[in-house]
Amino acid sequence: MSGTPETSLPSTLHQALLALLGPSGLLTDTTDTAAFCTDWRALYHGRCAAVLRPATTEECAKAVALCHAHGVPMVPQGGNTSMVGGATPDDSGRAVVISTTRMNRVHTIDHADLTMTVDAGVTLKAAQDAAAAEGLFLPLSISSEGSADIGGILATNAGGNNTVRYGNARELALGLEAVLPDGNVLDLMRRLRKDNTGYALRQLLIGAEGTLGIITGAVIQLQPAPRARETALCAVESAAGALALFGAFRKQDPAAVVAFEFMSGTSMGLVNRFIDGASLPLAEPAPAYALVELSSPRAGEGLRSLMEDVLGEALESGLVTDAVLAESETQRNALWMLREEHAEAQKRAGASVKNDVSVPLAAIPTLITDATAACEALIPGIRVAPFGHIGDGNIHFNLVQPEQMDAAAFSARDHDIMDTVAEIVRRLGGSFSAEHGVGQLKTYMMPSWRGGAELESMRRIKNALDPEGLMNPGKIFPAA
Ligand code: FAD
Ligand code: 2HG
Ligand code: ZN
Repeated sequence: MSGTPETSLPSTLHQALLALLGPSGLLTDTTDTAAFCTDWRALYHGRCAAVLRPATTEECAKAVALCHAHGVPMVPQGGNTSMVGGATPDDSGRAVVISTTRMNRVHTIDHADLTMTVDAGVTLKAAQDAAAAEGLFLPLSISSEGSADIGGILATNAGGNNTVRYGNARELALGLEAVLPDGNVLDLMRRLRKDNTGYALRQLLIGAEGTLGIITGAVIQLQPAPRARETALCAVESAAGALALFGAFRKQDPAAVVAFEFMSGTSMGLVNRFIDGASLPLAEPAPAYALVELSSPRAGEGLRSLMEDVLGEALESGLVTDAVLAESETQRNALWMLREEHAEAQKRAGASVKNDVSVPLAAIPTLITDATAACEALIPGIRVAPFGHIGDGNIHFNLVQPEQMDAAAFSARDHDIMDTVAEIVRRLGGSFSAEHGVGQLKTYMMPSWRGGAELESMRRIKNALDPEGLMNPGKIFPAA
């Protein structure tokens, strides 16, 4: 990077933004803006005229109004951990990135309502920690939580490891504040569980991937902190085995199951190979694994006996071939590390193609068998490395390049691979994007998956709120 200023902002806009945000709130030098123009996977390399870093909703609203008046496209960005290029600007250099990282205050935690009122730029981890410090629990957990923030989480309707018990981000947001594309502030920060007063506008903004406005604050529902927890890693023969084990736990006590994750042997092998400190605490590697966590807000709930009873039966019947129970918080963290490092391990293993798909639970074994066969036929030597939130029907059906193949040549086959998997997902009644969103990676799939009245209704909503198409252009909607 040269360090040369690369601003294509009109000078009147530049001056107005500088006066509004100050030098630390307006970045125009490419050495400062570069990190905001590339995604976590380094698949996309955009450019921007500037990065705006408002510290308050008021600053954000004024900055958006100024950009709107000058016809400048805006790309909202939180922790920049999108898996689908959602927060990366295009390469025209015309857009500004609007980063929420300076809007990072936890305002209140309400013990009566069990809610937390936060700015959008509070990271998920900081929000979890603030809740824990008050003896409460924010029940959303994703591996990127140290960087991903509340605005990004809501804009993508993130899922993650606790969805099976507590739902997606959408289910946790009682209130929302957002700056609309023209700079108007939409104040929906009500913390009411019952409020049937017309359209639930907050739900429109949630999952809109920054195409309808910038989320600036939220009221998030909390839970009492768990006082008992049991975590186990189980070796199973297949996804069907993992699913049967999930059914066995659910039958005993559905409310106790807070996470139920699946990992293929191939994917776990990559974690053991590429992640320092990773080690499988079982006698030998297995074809597949399930990570189960039970929890309760009551101590002495009998969770250990529930875990032991279900696993005992499963070991006896051969459903589970080996298992380890965490005996301490350190061991629990070590088990979770084996799951949470899958994305990082696959990144280090070379080029990969991701399919964040969901199907009805009963269809998961067929998805894995059929998609494995189809991908292996498409590219011999391809490494099929699925894992994910099997309790939600959400599998990350990821494919890693063959050991000896050129990374660029493999990446050039991304649509072939995604289409091959998607065809099977469609046949099984699933979705091509379960929790990561559409971003720019999957816009091309929208017409064939969400075409007709569904996509047209989305376009009309977009046009009503953003007639100039300035808010996060190129995302969700395929080019006209
Ligand atoms: P960004 O990446 O900055 O933005 C994501 C999208 O939201 C973009 O379209 C952006 O324009 C928009 N946006 C961001 N902030 C705002 C705002 N304030 N207002 C309006 N729009 C906004 N996702 C899951 O669902 N489950 C997982 O388990 C999971 N695990 C992950 C693990 C790793 C290692 C990584 C790298 C990613 C993972 N993700 C997961 C994907 C990603 O972390 C989530 O999509 C997360 O919600 C994005 O948050 P962010 O703050 O980084 O948003
Ligand atoms: C996870 O569940 C994330 O770990 C990342 O959603 C998935 O790397 C992926 O494809
Ligand atoms: Zn996931």
